[in-house]
Amino acid sequence: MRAVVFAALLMVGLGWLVPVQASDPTIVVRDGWSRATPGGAKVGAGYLVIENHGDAQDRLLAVEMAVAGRVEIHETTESGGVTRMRQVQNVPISPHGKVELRPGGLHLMLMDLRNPLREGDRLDGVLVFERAGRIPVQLQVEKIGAPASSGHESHSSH
Ligand SMILES: [Cu+2]
Repeated sequence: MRAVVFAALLMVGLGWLVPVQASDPTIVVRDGWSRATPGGAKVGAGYLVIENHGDAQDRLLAVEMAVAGRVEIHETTESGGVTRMRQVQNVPISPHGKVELRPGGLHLMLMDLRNPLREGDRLDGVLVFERAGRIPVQLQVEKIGAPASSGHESHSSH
């Protein structure tokens, strides 16, 4: 009897340690990557793909990365040969839709980097969704100058 009670208490105790929901199968985050930063740079970028396998729209509201003081979501637009970036407050992902964050488009802006990003690093973070909640993400750091981007160099002057 005592053993049963103990086991029950143990399960309750462990329950507190297990994240309420590690990942929501409705939202799938994949192909996260970043780019190595030159020494001293305080800003990096992040790219990934978000898939919504559900029947309802969801929204990316916020992003947290351990390596960054804060993370903004930016959109790169080009008109008349001029590239600009603006911060967006959230990113809607339509039902059964997909959003790609990539160089020259939507991207994560890793601000106030605690250390330079080195090729081979894996950056841990969390994406916060309106419906799906918190979903872990990992960005694989590629070498400096990895796949072409338009206007990303201007980030260092943010
Ligand atoms: Cu940006």
